[in-house]
Amino acid sequence: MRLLTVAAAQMGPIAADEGREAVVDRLLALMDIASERGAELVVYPELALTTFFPRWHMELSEANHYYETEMPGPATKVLFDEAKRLGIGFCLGYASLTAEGRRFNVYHLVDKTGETVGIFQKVHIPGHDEYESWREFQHAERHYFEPGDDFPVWRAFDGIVGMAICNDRRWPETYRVMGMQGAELILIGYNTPLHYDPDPTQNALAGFHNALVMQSGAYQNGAFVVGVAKGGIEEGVDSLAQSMIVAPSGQIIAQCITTGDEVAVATIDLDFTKTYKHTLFDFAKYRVPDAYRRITEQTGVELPPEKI
Ligand code: ING
Repeated sequence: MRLLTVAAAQMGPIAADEGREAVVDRLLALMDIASERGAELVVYPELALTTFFPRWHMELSEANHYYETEMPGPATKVLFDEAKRLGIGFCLGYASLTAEGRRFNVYHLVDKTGETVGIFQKVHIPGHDEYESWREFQHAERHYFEPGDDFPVWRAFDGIVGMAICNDRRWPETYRVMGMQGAELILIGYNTPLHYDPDPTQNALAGFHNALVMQSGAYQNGAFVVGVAKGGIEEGVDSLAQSMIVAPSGQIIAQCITTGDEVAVATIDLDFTKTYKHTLFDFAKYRVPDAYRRITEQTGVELPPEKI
């Protein structure tokens, strides 16, 4: 058995004028609750340090204060220090502005020793680039972020861990590319408005689609999935909460029940992933060899099951 206690650290709204220090205090409070409940890994939402600023369209120069130019930075060092003191790993979503001036929506994984395991750059950047007047509110992520181009996995927390951000979770490739690399635990943060201007008929299905994609992704790749929201009514926009921890069976084993700051915890056995990876979803045995070989050539990762 490879037991790991994971916490989904859901956040409620972050106001546009809420300072980093105030937000980090909330992250610390969630980490302390998670720690008291035995958590070894705390998963925060997408863009967990600021309001979801792509709901407005502004000049990039006016948006710079929403980005982090270093991590940890002056306001977040205390979070890294507390995590290290507690011996807890965490995954933090934020907007990154690199020294070269490139802008990414990232997920930053830190292990129990306080070392950075990896930084994932959101691949599927939804919404639009230019201001679109017909919308009730903007979703201008394509104005603010460049796309990443890979779904890497890392050996961490005694397993194989991958990350994805928000819209990524809706696309089957996200889970499959990580699944082909043996991912056993996939961490996902999201900010999902409950109103979708391009097709409002989807509004009533927001919770269903959220669960559908993460339960399917988990089951079809024999992996645990942790999906963590920043929910509630943030600057007038109501966003989906319902953070959850999903088993490789597709079953939801923990879920948040409010739309605010809330911790949901589960102790998972990473060996349980083999129950699906080595039976029903034994890629090497059941997939058409040529297709399987082509995909492993594409990902460059050969995966006979015994290697997982
Ligand atoms: N948000 C949304 C998401 O994929 C969206 C975009 C909103 C899609 C509403 C569909 C409906 O969950 C982000 N940040 O990707």
